[in-house]
This record gives sequence, C-alpha cells and structure tokens, in this order.
Amino acid sequence: MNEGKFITLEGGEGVGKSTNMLFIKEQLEKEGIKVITTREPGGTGFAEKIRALLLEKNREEKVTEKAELLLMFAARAQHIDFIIQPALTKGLWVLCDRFTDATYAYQGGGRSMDMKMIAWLEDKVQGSLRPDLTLLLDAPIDVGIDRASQRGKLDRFESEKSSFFEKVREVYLQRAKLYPQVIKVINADQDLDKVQGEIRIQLQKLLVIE
Ligand code: Z5A
Repeated sequence: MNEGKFITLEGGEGVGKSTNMLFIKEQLEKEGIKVITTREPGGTGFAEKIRALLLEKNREEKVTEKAELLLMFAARAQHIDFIIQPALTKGLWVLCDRFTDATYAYQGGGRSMDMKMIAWLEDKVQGSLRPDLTLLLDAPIDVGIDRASQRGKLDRFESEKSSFFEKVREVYLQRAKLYPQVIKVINADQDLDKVQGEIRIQLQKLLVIE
C-alpha cells in the first residue's frame, strides 16, 4: 500500500508544466508534505539515456512507432521500480512531469497507435500504480507551440506538425472526461497567477480527502 500520493502534470508542449512543478512542490511543502519531483521519460540514469535517444532529432535510422512506445514503457519500468514506488512506500509524495496519460495522448493520439496495446503495457508495467491526481494543463496548441519555440531548438516531438498536437490535445481531453475524479483540467491559457490559482484549488481538494 502506498502512503504517499502520486501527482502527475500533463499537457501539450510549452503549456507550463515545468514552470508549475516548483510552485506545486512549494505549496505541498508549506503543508509539511515531503515531495520529490521527477519526470518522464526519464527520472533514473538509465531512463534519462532512453529519453535522450527518444528526443534526438535527425538520426540516420528512423525510430519506429512500436520502438518509441516500448522505449517509453522501458523508461517507465525503471522509473517506477527505482524512484516512484520506493518513494511512495516511504510516505513521500511524488510529483512527476508527464506519465502514462502522455503515452495515450502522444503515441495513442499523435501516432494513432492501438490504445489497447497501451492499456496492456500500462497494466503489465505499472500493476495497480495510477496517479492520485493528474493536473492537465490545457491550452490551444498555438499558445504552447509559441511558448516552446521561444526557447530555441525543437526536439523530435516538438518538430511534429500541428495536426499531431491537435490529436494529442484531443486524447488528453477525452481522458479527462473519462476519468474526472483523477484528471483535472487547468486552463493554461491565462496569466500564470490565475493558472496557479486553479492548481491551488485542486491541491486543496486532494489535501482535504487525504
Ligand atoms: N512523451 C511521449 O511521447 N510519450 C510519453 O509517454 C511521455 C512523453 C512521458 C518530452 O516531454 C517529450 O516526450 C514530449 C512528449 C513525449 N514532447 N513534446 N512535445 P517534455 O515534458 O520534456 O517536453 P515538453 O512538453 O516539450 O515540455 P516543455 O517544453 O518543457 O514544456 P512545459 O514544461 O509544459 O512548459 P514550460 O517550460 O514550463 O513553459 C514554456 C514557456 O512558457 C516558458 O518560457 C514559461 O516561462 C512560459 N509560460 C509558462 N506558463 C505561462 C503562462 N501562464 N503565461 C505565459 N507564459 C507562460
């Protein structure tokens, strides 16, 4: 049984996940909660190597969609066994920048891969581990793309066409409708203080039921 809570941050590129990670950590720490922050793909030495392979652009050999999906779950397996589950068992809260909803959105939506295969891998790799709360930062895709492009060079995912990101957003929003108890949609297309106001409300709700 987990004693800590597992919170994930999701959304298209550039919507403000990294920006809000620190804010959420600070909010929880104010409540006396011990939190670790991590990210996917990545979070362990080996999983970060997989991340670098996945984000690298212009490689000679194309990465197939199946290879991409399996690498996401390979990284996740390492991350769960060595970081996420041990922390939760110790009573720490885990705040993770992206998790399996991103696989449904990017591989299932963006790449149109079989959702049943993703669900099968989710069960096999995660067992019963699922987020307690997922904050889905949602904004029209041009908002996120504009914000992300101001940072400079685009990685392999960021270089996709806008139709890819439309499908990603659509699947995220479909999942939020399917799992309204866990996935909370935050309007990321507003000033940061308003975004953080919405996030604070969701954290308070989680703290009340804790
Ligand atoms: N991926 C996948 O395909 N399948 C999977 O299962 C998983 C991942 C787990 C790496 O993720 C890629 O992996 C990702 C999907 C894929 N690719 N894409 N796209 P990532 O999380 O590292 O990459 P990312 O989504 O591109 O994250 P990001 O670029 O770091 O974006 P962000 O963290 O959401 O945004 P940010 O860096 O916090 O903010 C961007 C800029 O906007 C920054 O200058 C902020 O100061 C600014 N900002 C933030 N909020 C605001 C507001 N409210 N107003 C104005 N400006 C703002």
